[in-house]
Amino acid sequence: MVLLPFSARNTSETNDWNGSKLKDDSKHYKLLVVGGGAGGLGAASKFARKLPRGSVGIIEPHEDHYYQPGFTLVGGGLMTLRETTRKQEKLIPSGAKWIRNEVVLFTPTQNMVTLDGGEDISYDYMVVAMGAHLRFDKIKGALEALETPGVCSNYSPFHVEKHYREVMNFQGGNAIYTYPNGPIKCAGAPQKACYITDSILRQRGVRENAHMIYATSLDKIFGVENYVKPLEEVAQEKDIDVRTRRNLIEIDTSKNSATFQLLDENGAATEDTEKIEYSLLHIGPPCSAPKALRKSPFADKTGFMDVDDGTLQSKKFPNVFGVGDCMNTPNAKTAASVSSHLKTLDRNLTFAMLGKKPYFKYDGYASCPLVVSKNRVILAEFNSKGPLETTPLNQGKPAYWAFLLKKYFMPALYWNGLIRGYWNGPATIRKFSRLVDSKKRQGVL
Ligand code: FAD
Ligand code: UQ1
Repeated sequence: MVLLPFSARNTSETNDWNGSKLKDDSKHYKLLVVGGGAGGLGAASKFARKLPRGSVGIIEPHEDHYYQPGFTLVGGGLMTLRETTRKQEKLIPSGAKWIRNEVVLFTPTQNMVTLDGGEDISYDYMVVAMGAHLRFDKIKGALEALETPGVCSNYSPFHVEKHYREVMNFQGGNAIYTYPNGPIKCAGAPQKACYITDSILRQRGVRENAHMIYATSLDKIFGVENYVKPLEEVAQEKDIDVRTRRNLIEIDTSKNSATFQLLDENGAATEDTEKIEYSLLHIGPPCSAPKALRKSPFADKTGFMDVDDGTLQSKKFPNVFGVGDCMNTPNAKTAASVSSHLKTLDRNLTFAMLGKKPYFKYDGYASCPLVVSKNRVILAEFNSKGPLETTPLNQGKPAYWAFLLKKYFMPALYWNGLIRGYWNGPATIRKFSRLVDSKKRQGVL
């Protein structure tokens, strides 16, 4: 389907959304996508195919695009950073325009954004896909500590290879993996790093010199009940000391010391702290909405984009939709969730462009392939109500097939499906596999 332009692109013309007058020198797009990550590229690809050439603009400041789900494997020496990196210019869909800059100000009452440098861009419709920002700065001393021996994080492309080097050079002492008090993308990634490290240290024959600690702000090992027991078993089997209700607040590199604030049963901070000396410290960083979004009229009080958690439409500005980690939807922040966001966006933004009310609802799907060793994965798939698994197999059990999916299939699905706007999540496969399963149980198959 090719959608007709919503308004003429003559910038001196009145924009029909709120009757505001566009500035003569502003550039205008029918659809402006802010962010060229997983969600932004997926959204731009879908609509660049539907709209006339030149109607879609993508604002993205970075030249390199990372396949972030691969960082866990890079930090474990199972993939190279290079394999996770592509040039953004090669990924921008044909027919769309890459605006290599960042948004510093949103003025949705005028359907306008301002770029770093002061240039204004206006739009008829906008998709906000700015992701979540890593906030190492919220942990005292963390930014400096990341530049010192022993401290690293798979979350940052600049410190992920360091993690692997540290693990390969580790001789003994405490190896601590932390999980923050608040939002984080891919909530399973800190413990995945811990499990792969355990495997490597065993292979290197130095595991008995290590005391491995997984220190989490949560009151359990993982937020989704179904996977708690299997993960507790993994941690127990690997002799990992799981410490709950601990929030990393300070790193003192002069003493190789990490300070944790103890949290009470409601997750609130107490006066009590615990200091642990580290030989290796992997930081799971707190994440926030990017600054321009936090201070915009789109944000809720947490700073994330306030959208209807079904339709993904901005609660205040109906010509604006969200996709991905920057939203305040209750799902876990994962690329897998983005696939289902895009399915919803495809329909609802099209409805909006055709003057209809969006009604298609996001199902809350998220997935976290929990890598528990160098060749086993627990393929957690869920929404806020519980598991939402694709296969009829026991996905709570560490499996080699799930590892193969994570290592080989997911990167291909990301590069060729998700960011090109072809992959809408596994809901259809799930329906089919449930049908086959029920027919098998009835003896029909
Ligand atoms: P991103 O892909 O982060 O893209 C956001 C984009 O917005 C960025 O390119 C950024 O430069 C741009 N941007 C930011 N601010 C501005 C601005 N002011 N103006 C313009 N552009 C801006 N997910 C899974 O499904 N499975 C996994 O196994 C998995 N593992 C992970 C492991 C790690 C270590 C990490 C870090 C993430 C992992 N994820 C995983 C999560 C997944 O990578 C994210 O959920 C996904 O990338 C979110 O897509 P997004 O488009 O919302 O954000
Ligand atoms: C997924 O769709 C996705 O995005 C492409 C991921 O990120 C790389 C994932 O890790 C997962 C698990 C999914 C879900 C897909 C299937 C087939 C279960």
